[in-house]
Amino acid sequence: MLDQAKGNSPDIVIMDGSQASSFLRDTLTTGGTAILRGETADDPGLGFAHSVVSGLSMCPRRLESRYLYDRQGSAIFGRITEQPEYYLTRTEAGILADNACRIREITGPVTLVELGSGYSLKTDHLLRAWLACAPSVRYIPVDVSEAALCEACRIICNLHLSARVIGVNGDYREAFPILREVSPVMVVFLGSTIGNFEPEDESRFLAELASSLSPGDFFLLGVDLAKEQLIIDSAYNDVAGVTADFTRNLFARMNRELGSDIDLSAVEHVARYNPLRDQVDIHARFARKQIVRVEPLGKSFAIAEGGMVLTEISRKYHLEACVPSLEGFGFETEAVFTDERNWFALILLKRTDSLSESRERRT
Ligand code: SAH
Ligand code: AVI
Repeated sequence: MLDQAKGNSPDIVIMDGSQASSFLRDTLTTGGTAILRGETADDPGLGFAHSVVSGLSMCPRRLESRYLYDRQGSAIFGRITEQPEYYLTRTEAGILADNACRIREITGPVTLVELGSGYSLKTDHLLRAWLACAPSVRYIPVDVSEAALCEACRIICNLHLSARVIGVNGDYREAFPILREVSPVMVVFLGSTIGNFEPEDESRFLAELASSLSPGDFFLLGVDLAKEQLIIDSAYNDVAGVTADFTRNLFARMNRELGSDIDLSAVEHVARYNPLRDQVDIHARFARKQIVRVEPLGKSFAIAEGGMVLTEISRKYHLEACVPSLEGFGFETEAVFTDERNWFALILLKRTDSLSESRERRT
């Protein structure tokens, strides 16, 4: 069904995945803006409920980080990026501002598909570089957060009248089948969001992405580089407490959508960088005993005082290891852009002609 996106530009329609393919083709040739609702777009209900039941049944307990991003979570993440301690966004934006034109020179006039695009703020550097070279740009942002995606599409359409924008509201992988249809393409994955994957999920993601791209397509990846512990610990423990609100919002969302009845004043944010694993572990610690309900599935979980629930990991990278590892999935490195402190890197990769050789190198 087509709905007008509530409160957004009347040009934006929301549609089910079944209508996506033909609309995509039409829109890419005639222009227009749409949000395609993928199968895993969040329905206020069972996907989240099953994920919470599965995660709270694990030992140690953990929750899937994609559920941090409902309307409120996306807005809180936006505030995190403005905190003085959270250097990632500012640093990556600077690298993009300095190098977007060079990136466009290397890739040529490819379609831009952005995974985990959020409010697409940094992407504007790329859109401007593309529009400086051609009258139009095709941009396909992909995000689970419908609120952030709609806001991004609305802003981009108002700012760049000639841009053809199709938002995909769902999991990253739902966009993979589209990639062949829109090749030549550059997949953009910013913010070091790849660091939120467990290593085995990252490997699966990279292998699926490489095999969904056509030879000669590009992949632009932002990674946060390993650095002094104090700098990273501060970024995930900002003085204003915004990151703590972000963690707490996951439990507030459970209260809103799953009737969990959690006392939010008992939820403490605990984030610590482990330099041996190059990883920040973010937990919620329960200061008091809680019974957590998941009403749609009729389940409850007792969490003792001091009980910990892992809500997110954020891995940090070393370029010397990261670049060869990416190449092992079937990419060749076109360029690596960093800031003057070497805190963050943007890696521009190209899909190689054949995947079999890289598969052999990886095993
Ligand atoms: N790229 C932006 C936003 C990063 S925050 C930046 O660099 O600032 C991570 C984004 O990924 C959020 O907008 C979140 O909604 C989205 N996201 C998280 N898990 C996702 C998933 N499995 N599929 C699609 N989007 C996801
Ligand atoms: C989206 N992602 C890369 C952020 C990060 O830095 O790992 C999420 C975040 N969590 C707490 N602060 C920021």
